[in-house]
Amino acid sequence: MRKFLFTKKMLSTVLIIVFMIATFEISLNGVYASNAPTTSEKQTVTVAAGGGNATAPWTVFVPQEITIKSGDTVVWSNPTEDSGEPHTVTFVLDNNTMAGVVSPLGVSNTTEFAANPPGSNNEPILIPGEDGMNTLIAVNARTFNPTVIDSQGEVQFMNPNAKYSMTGDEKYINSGWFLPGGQEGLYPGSGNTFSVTFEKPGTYGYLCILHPWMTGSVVVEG
Ligand SMILES: [Cu+2]
Repeated sequence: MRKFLFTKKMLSTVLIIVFMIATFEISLNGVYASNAPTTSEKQTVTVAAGGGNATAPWTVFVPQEITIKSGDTVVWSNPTEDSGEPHTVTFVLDNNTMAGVVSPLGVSNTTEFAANPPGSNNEPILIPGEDGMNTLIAVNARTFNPTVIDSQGEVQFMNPNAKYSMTGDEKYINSGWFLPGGQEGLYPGSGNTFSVTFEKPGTYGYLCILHPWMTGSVVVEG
């Protein structure tokens, strides 16, 4: 009888110890979980291209410089109020790819240009040249449309509101013209945003090709 009571007491003691160990482990796990290094989740950072309003539109990027980690994404949008002031985000990674909004293009001097619609008040600027060629001054699609020139010099056009993943080896990356939401119809094929995911650490300067004093940079840490 006495032996049985002892065993019962022992059993309850053992149960209490087991319970205490289990509780301790659970709380320990909680501590470890809260202190565990968080897996590096990719961030998305927004930058304003321009701002202000129709009376005083801004020609700045806000913030002008940002620091992110490789794999993070930057989304530019144009928050200008009541104004259709367009901007671009243009990375000229190879100086030879600097581009103008209006550019000279060679065209055969037998080419005739007709106003469209007929009778409307427009006409191209044509500069007479030699060897059967004239020079036409035209809007440059590589500044107007979202465009990438890769490391091999291949030109690729993207859709408006492009989302691009940048390896860092490109020669040129351009958002195309983008406008405040609802105003993209001012120009055919223009958009509202531009998004770049930066894969490679480095410092990437960019400018607005329409307002070349409007510059910014993205610092990508490893
Ligand atoms: Cu601009």
